[in-house]
Amino acid sequence: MSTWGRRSGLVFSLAAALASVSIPALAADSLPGQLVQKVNVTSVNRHLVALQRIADNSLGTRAASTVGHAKSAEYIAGKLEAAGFDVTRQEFPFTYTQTIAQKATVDGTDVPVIAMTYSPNTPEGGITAPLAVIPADDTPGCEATDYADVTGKIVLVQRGACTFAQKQQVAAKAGAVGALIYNNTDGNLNGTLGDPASGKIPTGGITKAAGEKYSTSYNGVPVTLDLRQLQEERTTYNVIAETRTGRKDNVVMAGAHLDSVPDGPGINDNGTGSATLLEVALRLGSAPKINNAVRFGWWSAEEFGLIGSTYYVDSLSFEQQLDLALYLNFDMIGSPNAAYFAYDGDNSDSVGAGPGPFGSAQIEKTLTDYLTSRGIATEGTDFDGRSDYGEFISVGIPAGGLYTGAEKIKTDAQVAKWGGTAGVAYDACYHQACDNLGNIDRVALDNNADAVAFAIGTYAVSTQTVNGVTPTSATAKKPARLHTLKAASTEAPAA
Ligand code: DTR
Ligand code: ZN
Ligand code: ZN
Repeated sequence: MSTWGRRSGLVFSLAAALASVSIPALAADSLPGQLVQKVNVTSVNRHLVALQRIADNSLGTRAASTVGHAKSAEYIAGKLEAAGFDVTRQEFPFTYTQTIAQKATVDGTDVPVIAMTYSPNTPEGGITAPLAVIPADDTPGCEATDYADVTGKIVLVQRGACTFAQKQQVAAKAGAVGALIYNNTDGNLNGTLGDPASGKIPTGGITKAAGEKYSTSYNGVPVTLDLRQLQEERTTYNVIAETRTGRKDNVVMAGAHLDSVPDGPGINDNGTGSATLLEVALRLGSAPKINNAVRFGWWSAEEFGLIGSTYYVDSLSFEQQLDLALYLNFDMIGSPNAAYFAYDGDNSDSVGAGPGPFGSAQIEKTLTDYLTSRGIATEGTDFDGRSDYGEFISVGIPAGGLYTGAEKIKTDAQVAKWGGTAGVAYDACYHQACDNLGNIDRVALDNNADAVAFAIGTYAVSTQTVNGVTPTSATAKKPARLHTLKAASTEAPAA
């Protein structure tokens, strides 16, 4: 057979294959379908560029209470106001912290350590004390009996079973003067003690590898721990915007934290969620023909312990909370080594926390069905309390959302599903200065932005599956339909 013959054979088989390929698409005449079409990653990326420039002009950060946060908030509020949204700035107090020093040596060797947020300070230059290795039982360092002879010592405790705050509190009561908590999974341990009052002794996080190494034969060796943070009472604000149309007693709420950590510009965490919600709001418009009002929240001080979203939920009366049909959360949706996680509303993974309030399982299904229809497999992520849905579910509001991963390591099986690099964190720049415009998977961001648009559009039409509320006939809109077209979609196929 000639070369030409082989080539034309290949062309023919490709054409035949293409003709039979089915690409799922959304009914273009539905509100969710229209919103998905209108939200594109180029516009989302433009907002990310804006947030990067704001950080660059603001000492490299957009942390709560800094000028970088205020400029970010005004960028978002200004665009929403110009589009006719009702915009509220909700101010609240919080304790700002920023790391000044984080250094540990064990038996003279430097060990990378991350000061836990709200850890008490050591004196300048640190404290030196013998290491006390605490047994890694089922509840490592959670109970007083775990700490036999720790007076004046720095304890080495495994992560898990109880909070970091509890471990260092029980250790402090037993007489320990410092705590090193080591991870129980790969990746850095960047934790928080929750609030300033909980911090009892200087506490830092180290890796699993380091912790396991020093748990072996290092009991009693000298440890120097230098952990210092600035702590200051400050104020910051949430930005809330709502459509002028749609019923106000069955509101669809979607939120993203806008603040970054002090150490970086936070373009993936959480420029991605913030920029996506802004673009969805602008494309939806302030007065769309919808059944349920849509309210957007850009939270501040998430990085200091979910403070803005908690303040917001707690500022609502019981009746005002009842007016919220559901809450959608988007925190890190364009990680550079992305996974496709949806919050495990039905607890089908049976890990960690239980299911969310009724309706959370249905929200998970809406998001995962959409991504599946685009050929993208998803996994669950536990409602472990690490993002702004926390206070919503704790008062009974059904919630869901998407997440592409932070410091944990991508597995071989996940690479087989989604591509990327096994053995590397989903976001190797998590909470660092390198979380910049180079730290984004724009295909993942594009796919997730469409899923966000789809979910918001779907629930603006009807929340019936979540809470039984049906559209009134006067305002009834076509529900979303996922159907299959022959290779004619304008949507990019899944990566
Ligand atoms: N709260 C995020 C990181 C994070 C960790 N686990 C999850 C799960 C779901 C959403 C977000 C996260 C941060 O802002 O650091
Ligand atoms: Zn973060
Ligand atoms: Zn975040």
